[in-house]
Amino acid sequence: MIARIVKIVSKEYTLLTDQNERVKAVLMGKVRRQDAPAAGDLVEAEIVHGQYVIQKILPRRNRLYRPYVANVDQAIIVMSVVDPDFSTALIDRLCMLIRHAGIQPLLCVTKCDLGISEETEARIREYENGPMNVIRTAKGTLDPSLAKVLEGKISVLTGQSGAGKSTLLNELDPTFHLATQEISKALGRGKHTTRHNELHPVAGGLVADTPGFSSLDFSRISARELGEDVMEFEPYIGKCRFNDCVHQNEPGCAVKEAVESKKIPLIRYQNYLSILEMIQQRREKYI
Ligand SMILES: Nc1nc2c(ncn2[C@@H]2O[C@H](COP(=O)(O)OP(=O)(O)OP(=O)(O)O)[C@@H](O)[C@H]2O)c(=O)[nH]1
Ligand SMILES: [Mg+2]
Ligand SMILES: [Zn+2]
Repeated sequence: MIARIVKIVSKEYTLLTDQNERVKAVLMGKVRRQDAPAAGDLVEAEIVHGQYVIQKILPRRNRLYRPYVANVDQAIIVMSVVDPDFSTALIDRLCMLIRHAGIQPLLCVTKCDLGISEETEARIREYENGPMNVIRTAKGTLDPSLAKVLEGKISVLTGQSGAGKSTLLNELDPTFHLATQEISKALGRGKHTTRHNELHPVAGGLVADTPGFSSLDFSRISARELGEDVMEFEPYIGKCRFNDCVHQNEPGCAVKEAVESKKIPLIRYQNYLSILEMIQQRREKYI
């Protein structure tokens, strides 16, 4: 049978079958030598001596490393308007990493009940006028569009600690609260968890909640590739004078022209440049 891994605890795998049943399985020895199985993986499993055994991991569409989840349809960037502060730098960094992994990003702006400054409102509007889907939420008044975007998809929530990721899931599914409590207890508060291997059934989809992260890893992205990971640049990619343009100091750059004519928000471009410079410095250092 073909099933999906929805939970990994040590060597025990929980599979979701096409009949929507949860069964426990172990991994066949030869599979273990392959790439480590991830939550979200589709697998071939068979019953051997009354025990489900995973025989094979089917090819992945994509994979995120933190959290370690495969076949992700979308990543929801959870960003609060305050507490912690709204940060376009963080949204844009996450957005680039998510797009680089071949995953659709979506922005969820939380804590809108706490009041939004003019500056933050202007920044949110820039996203709303851009290519990314944006949902605003406030505690206690669940936006039905959130449940809708989760339906039938594998989603990953990402964002800094305290942004309200777990709160969102608890509001979407009241039974979810218990599950999160159990997990955080099992992991131990304050511990670094690089992998979070569970997908929760929520609103007709599967969602990975993640702990707040401590760093973002751009080591797998080159300066040449970075521009393609910025959604707002997409209409201008391939239109620069030089085809190896990194949209920095080159003449005839279509991206820079779009920034000058305000078709791309200036802050989006500045955030791009700061990551680009970081990548360039890294290359000078190591190559
Ligand atoms: N006023 C208000 N408070 C909220 C909202 N969303 C979350 N909170 C509060 O913000 C705090 C942090 O929320 P969590 O859901 O635990 O944040 P998290 O993103 O899961 O944080 P980590 O698990 O540490 O990564 C909690 O005290 C929530 O009650 C909201 O929309 N409005
Ligand atoms: Mg949480
Ligand atoms: Zn360019």
